[in-house]
Parts: sequence; structure tokens; C-alpha cells
Amino acid sequence: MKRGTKRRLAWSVALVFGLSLGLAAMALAAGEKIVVEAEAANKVVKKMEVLADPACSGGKCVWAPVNRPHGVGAEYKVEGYCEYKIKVSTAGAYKFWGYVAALDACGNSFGVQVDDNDPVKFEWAVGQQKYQWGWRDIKQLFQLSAGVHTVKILMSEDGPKMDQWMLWNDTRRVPVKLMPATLEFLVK
Ligand SMILES: [Ca+2]
Repeated sequence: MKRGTKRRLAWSVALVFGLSLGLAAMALAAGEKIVVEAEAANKVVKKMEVLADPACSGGKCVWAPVNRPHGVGAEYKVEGYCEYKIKVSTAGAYKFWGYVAALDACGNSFGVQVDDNDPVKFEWAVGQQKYQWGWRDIKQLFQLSAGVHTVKILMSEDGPKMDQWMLWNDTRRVPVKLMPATLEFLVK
């Protein structure tokens, strides 16, 4: 091989190596973001229900139907959940985000349970209007190993709705809008 050809080859190898490193760094910087349509649950157990709503992503959300009377009464029971299976590829600390809307201050929470761990309360500040949608987070982070995990959204009060939820290992960043579901992380 001529010296010039050798040098060009060395440069090409260095360039490809550099580009790969750059791409890997970009992938790492973007983090692992697992976005799920709340209605795409593997299992929905009452009182949790899927609700058709044209304003929601995918035309649907999940909710705990409003009890009559709201929040009280002999018949009032907190029960039911939506269950999802996800496959995590990057182990680490994840922040849970829900794209949610509250009925009022007695209808603004769910529980979030990962695997057999204790459920964590997911309660958010009520907006100025009834059913004001937005991304809300849980302060406590979830430690996830690589592999399959079960996530449950549990009923906690009657009335609140959830359109999407997300687990994101870039814990400093804040989502601003609804996103396409990342189906590659879902296990059916
Ligand atoms: Ca949805």
C-alpha cells in the first residue's frame, strides 16, 4: 500500500471512530425516555377506566370515574389500577412524569407502583380551571435496573385523568408537550 493511501485510510478510521463517539455521547445526553399512552395498558382493573376524549393524545386517556357524591359516601371505595410492562435498557434513576388533569383538590392524585415496591403518591397542584392538562412529576426518583418492569397507575381519588406517562433518566429536564409513545420500550 502506498504511504498516501495508508494515511488516508488512517484518517478515515479516525473520522469514523470520532463520529461514533460523538453519536454515542449524543445518545447518552438525550437520555432514556420511556413515553407511554396511559390507555395502552396491558390490563385495566375497575374503578380505573379508559375514557374516549378527542382532546387527548391518541383520542383517549385513563381516569377514575367521578363518584356520586364525589369523594364520600358508604359506597366510596379506592380500588383498581392500570398495569403496564416496560423494558428498560439503561439502568439508573428515573423521574416519573404524568400528563394529567385534576377534577379538583379532592380529585388530583394517583398512586404509582413499580414492581412489588410500595406505591408512591402522585399528587399535583390543581390548575385554575377544572381539568387543566399538564406534565407533573413525582419528586422521588425510581431506581430501575435494565430489563422488564411492571408499572401500575393506581386509583387514589375519584375524578382525575391521565393522558400519557413517562419515565426519564435525564432527571433535570422538564417535558413541555405531549410526545409520540416510545413503543420499543413496551412489552405486550
Ligand atoms: Ca392518551
